Amino acid sequence: MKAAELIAIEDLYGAHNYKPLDVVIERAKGPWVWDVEGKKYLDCLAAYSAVNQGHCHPRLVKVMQQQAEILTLTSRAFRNNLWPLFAKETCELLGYESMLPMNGGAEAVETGIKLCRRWGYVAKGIPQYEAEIIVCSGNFHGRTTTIISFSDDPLAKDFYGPYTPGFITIPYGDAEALEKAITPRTAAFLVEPIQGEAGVVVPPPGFLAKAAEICKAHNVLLFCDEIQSGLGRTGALLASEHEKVKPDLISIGKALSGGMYPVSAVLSSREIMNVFKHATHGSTYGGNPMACAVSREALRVLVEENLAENAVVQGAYFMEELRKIRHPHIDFVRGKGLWIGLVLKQDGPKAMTYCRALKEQGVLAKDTHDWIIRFAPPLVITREEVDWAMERIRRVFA
Ligand code: IF1
Repeated sequence: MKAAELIAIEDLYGAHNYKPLDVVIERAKGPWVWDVEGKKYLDCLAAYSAVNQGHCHPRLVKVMQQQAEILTLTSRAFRNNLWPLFAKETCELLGYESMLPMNGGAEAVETGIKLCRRWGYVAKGIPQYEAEIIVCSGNFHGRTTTIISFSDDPLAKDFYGPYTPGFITIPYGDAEALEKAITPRTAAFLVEPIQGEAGVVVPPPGFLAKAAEICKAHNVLLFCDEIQSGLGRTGALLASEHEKVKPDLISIGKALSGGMYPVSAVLSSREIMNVFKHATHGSTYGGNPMACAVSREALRVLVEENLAENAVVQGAYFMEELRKIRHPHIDFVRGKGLWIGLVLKQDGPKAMTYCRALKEQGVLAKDTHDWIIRFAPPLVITREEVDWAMERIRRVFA
């Protein structure tokens, strides 16, 4: 079927909660995707960092196919042979003692929130139900009713109340404000080490380290949402590593399965995680053998193909080349690793206009907040492929 026909069907039968670029993708390989008309594009979004390992990585395809024929789902009412190994390997790789598996990212954040609150009551002794969690302005942690309760994006939040109470917002990157916001009822500080949806916002250097210090001093859990920033994107397995911070708990997702399958998790110390007792939390698909098999391989690919290291090298090159472009509508370029935001001045066309033009040239990028174009290709991208993208990006800004 032709693109126009498929778009018309989607518009008729699909809910209109998205307004995607009009490119209908049919197949993909590594950083490349092809539309239904056979046109090739370089994917500079990587499904919001879920395909860090590249599209249809052969090792992941193989494991997925093999596991599908052996065992896919047992539920946690019974044990399976892969969850123990997935838990052990992931904990060892990321430096944690205990892991709780879920599916989508928002579910992992919800799990983390429940863990923090429960820890607040059971371990810290906060009076029931007065626990507070401090969050940041501009946050994006998912779309459940509780998570959007502390969003400040009207598009994500409006018309979904009544909202879940118990969240206090401070400005992102402001350690002083964090310290001021802490009360005896504070259970945790939830933060993205680098904010994604806000437009690849890198906080001032030292912020996360300072926040960790403050949390420790006040017996407040530091909860880093590494769903987008983690697993190689910023040039480290976890973005918190850049500041030598070890959060009390982290949420991971997206690239945990390399784009094959929704898999997410919360990792923490055994002591904290142990506030969950049997039957107090769970999920039908969480920890299923299919997810475990695919994710174990996805993590091995990240490590064995040195994808975090490649993010450092190609990210620095990509950013350097972007910064060379002289154009009246470009304000500045920011980012970390292969997570780059090109910030436009607000007196020219909006980012979406540029994303459409880039698409015509064969580069798929996604705007955020009207004035920011984000570039976040799969971490398997080579220097030649960055050059390929840059040639077209330069053309659009010529
Ligand atoms: C959409 C953004 C990216 C996330 C962090 C949790 C989740 C996300 C830090 C929830 C999800 C997504 C979801 C997607 C758009 C997207 C996004 F622009 F909205 F912010 F990636 F940049 N924590 N991010 O970034 O994970 O439940 O979706 O698996 O349209 O909602 P999920």
